[in-house]
Amino acid sequence: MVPMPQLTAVRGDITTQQVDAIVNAANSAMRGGGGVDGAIHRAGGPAVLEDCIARFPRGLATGDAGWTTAGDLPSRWVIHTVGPVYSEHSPSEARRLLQSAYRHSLLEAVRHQLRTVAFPSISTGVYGYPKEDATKAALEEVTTFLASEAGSALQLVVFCCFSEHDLAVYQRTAPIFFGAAL
Ligand code: AR6
Repeated sequence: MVPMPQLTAVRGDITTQQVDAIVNAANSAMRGGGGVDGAIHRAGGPAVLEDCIARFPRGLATGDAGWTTAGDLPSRWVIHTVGPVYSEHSPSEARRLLQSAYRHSLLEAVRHQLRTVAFPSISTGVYGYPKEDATKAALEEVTTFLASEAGSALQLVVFCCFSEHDLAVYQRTAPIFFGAAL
């Protein structure tokens, strides 16, 4: 029998997660930035940027994903994806692009036979996506993927929340997976 992949939400810094790949909420230029992108490049060291330049000479489209080395990070890979800038799209288009970013990240993981992946809350920082809506869209996409044939190759998907508040949003949105928020 194929084991069901697990879904969990934790509060933490994604750069310390011990998983096969951490996902980076990058921008289309793929040359680093602030927020979680800056933290990943700082912790991973120059090898991450060198690989971004070599592998993504033209950057990466919104909603797409691709991998680089993780350099000095504890994970083996970084999967970079680009979420939508919320104000640049209609709500339905922003949701489509956000779900595309999650789906393409998971497809990259499966393509490289990775088993464990951690996500930050893509687009909910500088890109301004409302947290509750982004959490619902992320959960819908990830659970659909995990229930599919491709998703059964994964063992664990971690939603790595940077604040207590973000974790509480995940817990409230899906108490069935993450337990109720206190
Ligand atoms: N670990 C986990 N989550 C984090 C960390 C961390 N170390 N640091 C921040 N977050 P943001 P975006 C959370 O702004 O909205 C960058 O400059 C943060 O609290 O990093 O997709 C890129 O280069 C928030 O919940 O990403 C792009 O230009 C979430 O990560 C742009 O920002 C995403 O916030 C992308 O904007």
